[in-house]
Amino acid sequence: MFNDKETFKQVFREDLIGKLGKPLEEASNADVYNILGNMIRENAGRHWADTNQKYKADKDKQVYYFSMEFLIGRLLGNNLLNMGVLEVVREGLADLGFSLADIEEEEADAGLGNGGLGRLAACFLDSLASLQYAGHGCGIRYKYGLFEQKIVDGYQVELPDYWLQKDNVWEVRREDKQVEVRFWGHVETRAENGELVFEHKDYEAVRAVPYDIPIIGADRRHVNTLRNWSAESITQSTRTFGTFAGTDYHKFLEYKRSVESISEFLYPDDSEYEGKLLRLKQQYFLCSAGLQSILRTFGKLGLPYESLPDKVALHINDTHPTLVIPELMRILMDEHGMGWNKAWDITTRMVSYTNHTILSEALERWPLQMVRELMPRIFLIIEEINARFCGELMSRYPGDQPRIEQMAIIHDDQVRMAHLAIVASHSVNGVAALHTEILQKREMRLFNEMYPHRFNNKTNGITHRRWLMHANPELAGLINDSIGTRWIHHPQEMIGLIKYCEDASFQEQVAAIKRRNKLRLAEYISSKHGVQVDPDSIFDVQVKRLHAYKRQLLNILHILHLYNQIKDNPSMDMVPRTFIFGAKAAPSYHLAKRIIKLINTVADVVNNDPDVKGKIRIFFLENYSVSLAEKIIPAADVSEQISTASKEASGTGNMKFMMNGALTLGTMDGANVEMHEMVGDNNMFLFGLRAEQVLDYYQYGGYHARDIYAGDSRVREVLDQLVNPGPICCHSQEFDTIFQTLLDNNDEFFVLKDFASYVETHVEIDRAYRNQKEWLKKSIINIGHSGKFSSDNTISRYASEIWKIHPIRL
Ligand code: B1N
Repeated sequence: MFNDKETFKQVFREDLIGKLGKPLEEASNADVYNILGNMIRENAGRHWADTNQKYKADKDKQVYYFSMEFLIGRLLGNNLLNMGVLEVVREGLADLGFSLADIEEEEADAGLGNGGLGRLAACFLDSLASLQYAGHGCGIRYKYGLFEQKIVDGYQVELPDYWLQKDNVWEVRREDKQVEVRFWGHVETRAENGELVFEHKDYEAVRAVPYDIPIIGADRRHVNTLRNWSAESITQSTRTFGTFAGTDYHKFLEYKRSVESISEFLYPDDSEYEGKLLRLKQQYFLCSAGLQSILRTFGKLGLPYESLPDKVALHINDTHPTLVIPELMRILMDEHGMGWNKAWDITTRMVSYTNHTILSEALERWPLQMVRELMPRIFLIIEEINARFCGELMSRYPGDQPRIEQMAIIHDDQVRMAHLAIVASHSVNGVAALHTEILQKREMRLFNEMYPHRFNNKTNGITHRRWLMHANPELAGLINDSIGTRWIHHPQEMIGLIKYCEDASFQEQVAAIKRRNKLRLAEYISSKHGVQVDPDSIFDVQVKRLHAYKRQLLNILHILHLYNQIKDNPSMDMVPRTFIFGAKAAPSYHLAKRIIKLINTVADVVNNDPDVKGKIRIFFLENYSVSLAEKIIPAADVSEQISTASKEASGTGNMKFMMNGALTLGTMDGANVEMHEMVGDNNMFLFGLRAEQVLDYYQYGGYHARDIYAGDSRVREVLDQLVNPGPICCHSQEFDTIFQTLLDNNDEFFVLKDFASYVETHVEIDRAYRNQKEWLKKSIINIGHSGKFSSDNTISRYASEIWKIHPIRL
């Protein structure tokens, strides 16, 4: 490995000649990216092999994190950082005439996730490796990640994200590790020596081929694996191809297409459930392939299967991979001859489950018929789990039929995946204190009563390596200069920054870094939108998936109100604001898409009105993604975390902004509550209903959106602008649905109810920003407390409290 600049330059030139046959002068940025990426992967390869060797030799317990999404983004910069060669490479490349930042732009984002849930999985992998845990990811290698968003005429247009078009230098295809996954067919049952034997017949076989990505820990030596599965057709096996017998070539092609569709694309739904057969196929494909491969590795240890729970932990990221439960039961019973009770004991000791949402539209309920046809053996096992569980309920709560119906796994001809996950896990956790409390007291109250020790909280976290050290290297440098570098391994020590919160020179440096980050973002925006952005304005940012409960609508309605105020009083005294949005809407989510159009319409009107020039500007940045987030977040002054209280399970963007010194404008929702607990009222801008109030309104009624429309002229004015002819509503009735959602459907997410409080809090922000010393003090206090939200902290807790694994010294 190159540890100094000169060696790096030499190795790099040699590789360029050796692998591409090009001298430096002819190398493009793409060439440089390829050579460099391969260099890093090959270097990591040695440590990867050593790590695996060590795991095998020591037979330590390992955790496998099953997730339908790993939103890892770009890897080059982070891998250089974790390998400890970032600066060497940056300087070496500069000597050779290349900018590392430009080279990083050559990498396609691995957009194999929708939003928070997928990004959390990626942060967890980074922390697992960096803390030297044996913890791996188990996912799907989607050919197309989350769609690429274009804004055309203010509307969202979706383009396929063919991220593999560029070479993926990080993955390694492991044909030798392939397994077979079986769908359809039927089960034959017979008795053998007094035991029931189940045989799956006439199934369709799918070849699952893994692509492994090394996950390089911060000490460079510890390298775990993200194993993503790809679905391929079986061509050799006579068992499957034989049924086509070469005679029916079309049938074969049909089979091939249907098989390959399994890992073709990521479903673009965030916090929403799509009951499509293909999605269920993806889920079983992931669970079956992942488990077979894990058990094969375990088998090589030569240990009895009874010791599985001491060697392997299986974690499921929401209910999407819940089928690991019946699949593990199937393998233990049908392939290893274990009886039900023993298999059940092993399974429940191995599996743990994280719940990420209480939104009812996200709860997975698979039609029984679909499960029965697609996975006949799995169906039988789920039925048996349900029968035994209901039996237990009956003896525990005799005669309490309503309770049994509420808790049953199978109900209304559907499988309730959350119930299956709770019943078969030894741990169920929520992702922030408030969310866990709502789970225990409300959504999952009956389960919590039955299994009080099963429920626990693990507040989400973010990796400070990507979100601070890589995204904001200047701020990281300033932290090093002031409190030393221990925080890098112990991020909670960032709290040491608090003592500088009133230090004028420190404040100035924080301000200067923020300004440079804002200038960089301003340049990016100018290059996209062709207009100047004022770096001295407040950068007020809301970037996240578009969802009614996240209330981008509240934000844009407030901006429209602000615009109206300035129109009425053009000399209104205010600190200039730049409002920045980034959000993808699920392609079938009509309301969300209309809100995007509304934001762009208001932006168009506001940005082109000379009356408000120098006061407000609005930008909707298209195609929000991990790499774009890394540009936006370090430049933000205000972080909009304005979900309807009780709806955002945790949020993780909130933590990223905090770590980069933005001040939060938020509701008491998700992890905002814990941020507030740390920094207090003085250092956060809170507004709106509390979760209890929201939940009480749902339960007891008493909220009438029309009363607010009638009583608040500001609300009336902006809502009327959506539907009455004018600059916002020019010709069509495209915002009628928004109007109706708020008034006719009584504003499910309390946008109007929280409007007044939101407006007031914005005024407060304007006032606060004028006092730069105070603002910077608040900013520094936020940065100092943000170390608590490092995913290192979160992962240590999962490791010790749920998975019972220990760091492994290499
Ligand atoms: O998971 C994040 C949380 O920080 C967010 O608050 C939460 O909304 C998010 C179905 C989901 N919950 N549920 C999903 C994603 C995809 C899908 O198909 C549901 N995402 C969340 C991390 O805990």
